[in-house]
Amino acid sequence: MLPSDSMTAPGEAIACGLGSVTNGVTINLATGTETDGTNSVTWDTANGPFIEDVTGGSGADNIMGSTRANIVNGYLGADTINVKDNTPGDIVNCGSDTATDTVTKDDGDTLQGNSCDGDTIISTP
Ligand SMILES: [Ca+2]
Ligand SMILES: [Ca+2]
Ligand SMILES: [Ca+2]
Repeated sequence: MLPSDSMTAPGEAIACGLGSVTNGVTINLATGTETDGTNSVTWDTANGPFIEDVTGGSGADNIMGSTRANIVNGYLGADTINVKDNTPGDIVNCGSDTATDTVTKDDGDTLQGNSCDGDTIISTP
């Protein structure tokens, strides 16, 4: 179960936060799956409510965005974030730590503030 999520009406976007999770978590917003290696959660990505925005835990997370406009925050840890969906408008925050994150994104996606300074950014059209 996602530790802190909130549900809204079908079709609306929701956000979930995993800030209290210390294990690395793998989240795929496109396929609607989340796992910490022990427990898994799946959700319906066809009918919503859609999870667009996610904040990872303090471990090294692997977060894959969807074709929707996502706001992804890796939080602490050396995270791998992929919002390369050939659509601009995603926002990535690499967290306030010095662990090296790897971000794959479209040129039109945005890195929030200077949070991704020193991280590995792979940005393509
Ligand atoms: Ca996206
Ligand atoms: Ca993390
Ligand atoms: Ca994108």
